Amino acid sequence: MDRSRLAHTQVKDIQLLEPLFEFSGACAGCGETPYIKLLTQLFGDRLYIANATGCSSIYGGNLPTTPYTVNKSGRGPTWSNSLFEDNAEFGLGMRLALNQQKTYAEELLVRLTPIIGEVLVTAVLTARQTTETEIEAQRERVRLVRERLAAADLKGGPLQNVVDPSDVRSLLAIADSLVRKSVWMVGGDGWAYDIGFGGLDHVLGSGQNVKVLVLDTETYSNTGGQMSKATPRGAVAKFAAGGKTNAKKDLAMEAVAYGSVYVARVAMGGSDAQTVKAFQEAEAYDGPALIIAYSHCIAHGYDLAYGMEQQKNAVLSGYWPLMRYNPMLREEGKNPFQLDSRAPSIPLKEYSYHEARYTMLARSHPEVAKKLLMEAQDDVEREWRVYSGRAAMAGRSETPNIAPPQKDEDVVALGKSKDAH
Ligand SMILES: Cc1ncc(C[n+]2csc(CCOP(=O)(O)OP(=O)(O)O)c2C)c(N)n1
Ligand code: SF4
Repeated sequence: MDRSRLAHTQVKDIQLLEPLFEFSGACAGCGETPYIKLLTQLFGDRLYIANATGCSSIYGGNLPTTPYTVNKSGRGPTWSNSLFEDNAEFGLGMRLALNQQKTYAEELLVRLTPIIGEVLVTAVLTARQTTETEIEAQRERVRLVRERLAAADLKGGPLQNVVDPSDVRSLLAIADSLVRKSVWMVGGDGWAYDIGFGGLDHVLGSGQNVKVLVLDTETYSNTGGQMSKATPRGAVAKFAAGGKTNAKKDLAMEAVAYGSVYVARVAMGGSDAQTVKAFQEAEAYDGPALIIAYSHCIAHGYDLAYGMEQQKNAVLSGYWPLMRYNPMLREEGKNPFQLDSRAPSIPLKEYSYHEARYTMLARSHPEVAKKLLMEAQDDVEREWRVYSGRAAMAGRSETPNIAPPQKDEDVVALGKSKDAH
């Protein structure tokens, strides 16, 4: 199926996009893998993944086998695993290296105009690469560039002494960097909320075009389910045998605080359409983006055949509000904070008490479980008030009503008055 003929925003069309992730060794019904499969369907062989150690790196790189595969052109996602404590930095390195390669390829392209031809050089340098069709057109241009470079006779004729043969070799090696790439840092909550958080925060603050996918299972799943800062209040986990006594950290709102980071909370079982929208918007945003994806896991203690149903309950109870924060909307004068789910319509208990991580406490310490459940219900309501308040703000009301300086002299005068103090 020709990728450029499918609507990449429509869930039904996306089903027809070839996944480049298959036959992983994850637990049956794992809630993480559908997001990775989607990532490969949407961004295909343009995808670069920096994978933090965790379940996703183990089922993603069970070497010498790998569930990542190639398309009919023989190309697949670029994948590498890094440490738990530096994966965001590792992914940022991938981005910076790609940027550098692209800049160098553009330089070479210009130098090799006598071979490639001015029209093609200009077309490559000015190509828009936002849609699949545009990206396909750029691939075709790069293919032509390669063809012309490979066919050039540098040993005699008019090109001798005009171009440097080493430039030709270099451009042949890195020409692919002229096609837009999508760099994603992927990992669990243990990585993103806890151990790799410093690095994650650093890359979110970097302004670079990097994407982060947090597969939030709410525990360190790969090592047997230890508590992380993503573990919810009242859930039993290792190191929280009596139920976690404080609330889950709101990583989304921490990132929203930057104002310049695209942020989304998604749950595929709550809304597949919202999940797809968030992935597409995050990728299209020319800056850092963070997607926090609710991922059910065997550590939650129930039959994962009901995983998507539980995701839906998480959204209906307000435990997992679906939101998107798109800084691009602010530029249009609109409120960047969008709430994609409705006000809680079922009590938290109707969601959480389907899972053994909560019910085991209710059986062993009913009084403690009751208290934690009440507090957790309170957390949900408090969070809903914050989110719905943000979503209800008028676009411009985010901007303080202060007139900007009118003239250059005003700015100079302000500078002077500051110096005087
Ligand atoms: C610094 C460090 N500490 C501990 C480990 C052992 N370890 C490997 S995977 C893992 C759990 C990862 O949890 P999370 O990031 O939540 O990902 P998940 O497995 O849930 O997908 C741990 C603790 C490690 N690799 N590095
Ligand atoms: S432990 Fe959880 S996150 Fe890891 S593979 Fe199994 S279901 Fe998926």
